[in-house]
Amino acid sequence: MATYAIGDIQGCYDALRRLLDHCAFDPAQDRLWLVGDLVNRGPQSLETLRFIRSLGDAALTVLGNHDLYLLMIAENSRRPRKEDTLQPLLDAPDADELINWLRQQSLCRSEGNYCLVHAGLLPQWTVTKACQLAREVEAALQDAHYRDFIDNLWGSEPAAWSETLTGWPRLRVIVNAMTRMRFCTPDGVMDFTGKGRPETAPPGCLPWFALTHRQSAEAVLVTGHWSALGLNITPNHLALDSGYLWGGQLSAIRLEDRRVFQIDAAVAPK
Ligand SMILES: [Mn+2]
Repeated sequence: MATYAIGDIQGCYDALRRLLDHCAFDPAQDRLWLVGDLVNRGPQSLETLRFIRSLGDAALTVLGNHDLYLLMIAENSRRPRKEDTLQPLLDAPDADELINWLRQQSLCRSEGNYCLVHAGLLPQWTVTKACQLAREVEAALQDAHYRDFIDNLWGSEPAAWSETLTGWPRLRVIVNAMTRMRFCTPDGVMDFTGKGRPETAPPGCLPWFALTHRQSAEAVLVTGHWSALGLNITPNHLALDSGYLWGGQLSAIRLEDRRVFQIDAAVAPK
């Protein structure tokens, strides 16, 4: 049995299947850890969701910003943008089932010394704390009034965590840290203006994972979301978005021995 953590798929279904063949993934024995952003921008979001859902317990996924965006579009809470590729999924006969399945997924999961989250964790959060906060968001996603949550999800404020936050602002900070953050100040004030390499950090900011005092530093965080960072493997952080969508690679890492498997977009472009 092996566990393969895989970077942002973003609807690149054919690449995912080639990568799983390359790994010799066996759904009867092995498990997938998916860092989220399963959908959008790539050509086959529908096929990707159907396949991952069909894997049942063999696949564990956490939600990324594009996955939450799909929920907003499906609820008509946001208007699609021209670069979105979600329409075939929305038009599919099983769209409701797939979207309901997506709503049941986690925002942050931990197992052993590993923690799976799409973007990152704020410096004040231990992994245990982050998982508790993620459960608050998951409860809102699965609530009968979930449309209210979806309608209040958009926006980058407040930019920092406080224990005193309540209601939608509290949930928005949790979602933004876990699904959108790249840079923040040493105090954990998030800045969403930068998407580039770590050395292009906005003034006063660092990559969230570079804060050596962060409370989650003892765990191994498994993340995606940052294609400009690329595959970045360190003892306590496995960053797996290597930008297949932008001509890079789709990457997997086998957690047991840290062997990396990659599919190159340039070899077989979709
Ligand atoms: Mn993302």
